Amino acid sequence: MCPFLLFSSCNAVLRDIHLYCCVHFFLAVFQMDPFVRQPKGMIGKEDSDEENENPRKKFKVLDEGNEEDEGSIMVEFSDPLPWQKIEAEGLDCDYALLFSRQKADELFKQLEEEVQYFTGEKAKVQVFGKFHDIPRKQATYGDPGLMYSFSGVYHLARPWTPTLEYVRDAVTRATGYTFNFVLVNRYKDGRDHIGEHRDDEKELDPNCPIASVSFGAARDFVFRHRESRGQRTHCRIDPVKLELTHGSLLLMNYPTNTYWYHSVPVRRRVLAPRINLTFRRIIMNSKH
Ligand SMILES: O=C(O)CCC(=O)C(=O)O
Repeated sequence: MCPFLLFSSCNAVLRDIHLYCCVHFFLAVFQMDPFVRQPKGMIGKEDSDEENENPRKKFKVLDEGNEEDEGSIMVEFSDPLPWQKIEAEGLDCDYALLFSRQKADELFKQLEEEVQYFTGEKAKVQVFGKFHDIPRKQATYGDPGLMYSFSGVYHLARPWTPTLEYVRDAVTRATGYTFNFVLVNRYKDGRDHIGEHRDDEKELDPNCPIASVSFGAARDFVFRHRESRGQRTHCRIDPVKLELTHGSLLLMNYPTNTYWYHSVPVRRRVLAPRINLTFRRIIMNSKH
């Protein structure tokens, strides 16, 4: 073979080897599949980042009639769930309609049959040494062994009922957050109420919002900044007022409960009952 031909075919082989090495080096560095344009690592990362940043984005299609296998959730969500952002200084909430009217009616009825409310001493609150009836009914449900203190009293969670579990799982699907405890408040009419308070108990996981689901009569829900309460306030920050409607979900994100008190005030014109479920995540080592 002529030396020139030998030289040029060697050159071609070397060029091919070089090209091959370059391509594989590039694919290895960017972890790409030869036929996939997107780096593999990025796909997973993007997914998980999206989940962390805004887990609510990915949840879907509210289709009431669509019953799935046992073990899966029998409700889906509108896509996207139309969230409304509620913000003020130190207040960060999201509000959406989670259930259709028909589904919310059904869940309200089931809750009326299933939930067992506190009676006796547990249905009372002590103020200046005197016992008073709590101006609503309350119950606590959750994972085995969980206890939660409010109004200075520890309450042991009863095991989840099917409807509470169903609503809890619907909230998880809509938000991406998991919950191990729920406080149920039942207001027989507009005279029943809850006074200003913060849900800032040390047992609550600060990384998880409190998810408040309402059924029945719509009620006003009022946030008041801790610096704007009482007569001698340090500053004047306007209260934030919402109406929580039948089938709605309100997410109270951190740090709302650090700075803002909330209440459901008396509304005498309201004649119908309401049930509110506040799903919470209690840090497990706070079991008692
Ligand atoms: O009934 C409501 O909407 C509020 C209940 C509440 O404030 C609570 O569970 O801490």
